[in-house]
Amino acid sequence: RNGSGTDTGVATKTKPKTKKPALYRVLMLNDDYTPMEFVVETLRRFFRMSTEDATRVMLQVHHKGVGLCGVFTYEVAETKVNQVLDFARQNQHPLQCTLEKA
Ligand code: TYC
Repeated sequence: RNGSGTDTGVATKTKPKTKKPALYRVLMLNDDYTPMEFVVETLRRFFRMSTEDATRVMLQVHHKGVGLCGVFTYEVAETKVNQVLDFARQNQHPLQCTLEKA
């Protein structure tokens, strides 16, 4: 490889780069104070849900404690969580949202 027969290089393989990115679930958590309509608005705004889907997810969270907002790559999931937390803080609601590996 270097033209003088002294190659001590480590062989490297180039494997076809078809690896899919790791995916993360964004979860909405229940609390006793955030108004239902604020949760619906949050799901509509940051997860592009219809009012019908947002209401279904909100009620699932309200009754079971947690609900799925969507599944995204890490960077997108982290951005969504931060958008939700900022929006909740701006409106003085304790709404919490988190991510977990899918
Ligand atoms: N439990 C809240 C209430 O009774 C409603 C609520 C739903 C809050 C979903 C958070 O993620 C949540 N006002």
